Amino acid sequence: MLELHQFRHSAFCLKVRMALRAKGLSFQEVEVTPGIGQLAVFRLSGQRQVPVLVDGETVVADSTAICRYLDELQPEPPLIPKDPRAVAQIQLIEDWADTTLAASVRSALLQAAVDDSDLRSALLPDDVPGPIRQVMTGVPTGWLNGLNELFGQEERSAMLNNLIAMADALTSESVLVGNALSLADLAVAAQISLLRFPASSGSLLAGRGVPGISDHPRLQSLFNWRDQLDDRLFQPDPSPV
Ligand SMILES: N[C@@H](CCC(=O)N[C@@H](CS)C(=O)NCC(=O)O)C(=O)O
Repeated sequence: MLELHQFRHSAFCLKVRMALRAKGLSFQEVEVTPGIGQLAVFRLSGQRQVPVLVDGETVVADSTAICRYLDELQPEPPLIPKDPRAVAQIQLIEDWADTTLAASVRSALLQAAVDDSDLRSALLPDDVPGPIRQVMTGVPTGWLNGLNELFGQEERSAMLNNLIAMADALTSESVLVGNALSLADLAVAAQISLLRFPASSGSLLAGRGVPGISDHPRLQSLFNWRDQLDDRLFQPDPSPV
């Protein structure tokens, strides 16, 4: 059985869960406790970040490397097709989603969590003991605001501009590149899941997110597209993609 070592609410881990589901592979989720649990991740993989996939003797770290590994393990349906133009487009979009978009999404979510103690509490792992949860979610907003301008105007408008372009493209198309689901779709859908959490994030988080972005009128087609993908992949018996 494949094992996925993960933080449940990490976008990179969601990207890999989506890839596993798209391919119909069964897997076991191993939840890593931030900090202390990463020692075991380091012993396992030689680095401390999640996701890490374990397939018997084979250990693969990094969401991109894992998705490529899965494409070889189970070629159908392919996440990266053979056509070189599609490959170039997919690689560029995936790289942008994993770097620039991921950094902006993280700042946006952190800023939203600073402003909203309910969101902070929903994001903490389920096994965080009650008293610690209370301390972390009770931190006065003013104190955290020392870090102000986490998510600056320029970064926000660059991200919005790119996401609106994708939203517009996805009103008439169901995928970002070519005519089948690819790694580009999974990488983007996973990152925007931190801007508005999908149903698969659980009832505490589903539908919540970053005010001003999760409810932005020009982005609704993008979140609807992501919701359809999330339903298709994570409903108990997903239909073939
Ligand atoms: N490039 C990596 C990024 C993975 C990553 O940033 N993982 C974060 C969770 S979202 C992590 O493990 N952070 C803990 C740390 O850096 O100590 C990938 O695509 O998998």
